[in-house]
Amino acid sequence: PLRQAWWRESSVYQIYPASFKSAKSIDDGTGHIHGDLRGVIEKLDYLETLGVDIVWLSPILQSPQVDMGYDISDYRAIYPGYGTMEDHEDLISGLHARGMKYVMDLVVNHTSDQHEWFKQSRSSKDNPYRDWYIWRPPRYDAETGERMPPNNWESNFFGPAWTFDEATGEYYLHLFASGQPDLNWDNPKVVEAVHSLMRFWLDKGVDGFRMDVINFISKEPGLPDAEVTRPGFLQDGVEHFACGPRLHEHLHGIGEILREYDAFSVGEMPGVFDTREIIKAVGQDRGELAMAFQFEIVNLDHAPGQIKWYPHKFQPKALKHIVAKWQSFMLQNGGWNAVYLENHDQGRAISRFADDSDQYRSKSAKLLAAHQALQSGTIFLYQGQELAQINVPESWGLDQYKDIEVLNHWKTVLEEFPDDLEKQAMFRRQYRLIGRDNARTPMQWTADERTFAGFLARDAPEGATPWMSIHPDFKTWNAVNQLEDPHSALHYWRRLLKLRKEFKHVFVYGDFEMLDLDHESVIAYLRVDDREEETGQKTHEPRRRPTCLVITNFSRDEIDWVVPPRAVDVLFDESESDPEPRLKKGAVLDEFRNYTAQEDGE
Ligand code: TEU
Repeated sequence: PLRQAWWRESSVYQIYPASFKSAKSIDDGTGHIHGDLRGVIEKLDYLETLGVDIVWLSPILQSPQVDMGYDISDYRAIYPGYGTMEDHEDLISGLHARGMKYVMDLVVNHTSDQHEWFKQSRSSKDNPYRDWYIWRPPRYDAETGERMPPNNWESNFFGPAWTFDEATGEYYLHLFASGQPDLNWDNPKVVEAVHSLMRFWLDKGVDGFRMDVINFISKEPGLPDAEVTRPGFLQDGVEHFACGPRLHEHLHGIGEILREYDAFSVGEMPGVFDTREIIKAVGQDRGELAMAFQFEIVNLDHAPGQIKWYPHKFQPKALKHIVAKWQSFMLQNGGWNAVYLENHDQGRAISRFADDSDQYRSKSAKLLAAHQALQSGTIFLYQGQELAQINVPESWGLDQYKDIEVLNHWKTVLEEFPDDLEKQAMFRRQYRLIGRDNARTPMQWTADERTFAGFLARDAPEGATPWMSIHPDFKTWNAVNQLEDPHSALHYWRRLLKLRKEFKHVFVYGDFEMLDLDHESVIAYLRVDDREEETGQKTHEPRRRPTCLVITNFSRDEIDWVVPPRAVDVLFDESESDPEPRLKKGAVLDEFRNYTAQEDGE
């Protein structure tokens, strides 16, 4: 059986510091202003009201910001654009004073090319840091004699995953931007350095880590060419670095430190869709991580084969099958899910998986919230998700996009398809659907125009603007309005998070059963209290285990779906007829575990 743990019962709120709240009006060097740590501190009461237990901040350490801080140049210093070490300490104590925990982003598959380790490493072949990164001599084309990268891997941000460095005449590996060289985890000194910086922050009161692309840290020896599956030289090498041969040895080393501090952990694990692979990292007896982000759901609207920028229509039924698979597998095998629909790398869920029109937007937000928040696993909520924020407007020009991934991709499109306007339009539609910028517009706190929806400080200099355009819908869609309206997405999230706490044996530890797998648009599942029937009862009838049925209709139409007759008591429904939605007394539903729609003949 699943062991109880505080982190299973917690919900996590992710903050993207650049876009959350500015307090200090710090100029980013281009005359624009981004969020900062003091801004987060100002909003701690808001987070407490929402009812989240853990706050995770995307990277806030020293960085040249090639990839919004996922390129760290000093692991022991706060990026001055976000504040000072003192601000950071105040943030930690502010959270702790409210009974919340603080999770830091640990980005250790790669560093920035501005990190001192890399500067040393690139300086000469016999520098002691040379082997901290992955260097290889060039290959030469047999026919043309042209210098070629050591293998055919493509970077996640397009172009080769290798950059040639004149100083020593070799290439270094970077699975992301050239400013993000991959560390060589086969070097024990690297492992030691990571352990030491983890302890540095844990000793300062950090409660755990979200670990960036942690399943990429062990590469297959020899760094073999990727199988050729598409035209051109560059190929997806993921099979040679996702879950490589020494991954679990390294995760175990990390796990030992985590256990010592009773710290939280969630590993980001792209490129692996097999439950049996992920559970090796998150099984409760493995001593590695607590949970992992898998990518099957957020890839649902990419073309099969997972090529991100080719469209694929989202099907609720496909979502249902994926959820059923991960929920049941992890509960039955002592694993644990990190349940998320949004983060800083994804389009907004309402725009991708539901309907972001005025008519359906609020309903969509609540539909997705109920679907997500009542599952088993630790629930992750991304800033603005609770406000029903949606993707950037159609009117946006490419100059309003800031993200290196989209901008690099667009360059390749213009090179590869200079005259194909249809292809170009298709990719631009995809940017608006799944581009990372969609999640990075500033938080919408108020309807105030001058401070850009309350994102800027009230005393911000005249004419100051946020680093990224704000969504023009902020006059209607903002935290102030949502707090006033009991039917808002925000209050709905509050009720759901509260419900999880009140009935943790149902929603956290309870069994999971997906119903009606064949239905195209209804996703309905049962959560059943995990506790055994009480013994010593005189009656023959077994005590019914408290059960909750979660029904969501992912279509715009009314649907006939017969609710089991014994489901007599409604926790709360979103028909919006109830003037003051609240948890109702005696809310636990009767058991109808064996019910299926078919059995009732309807
Ligand atoms: O993302 C890793 C990742 O695989 C993708 O989600 C990535 O965002 C990209 O879209 C691939 O198509 C993590 C971070 O979350 C991301 O912000 C960083 O850019 C990346 O690692 C590199 O550190």
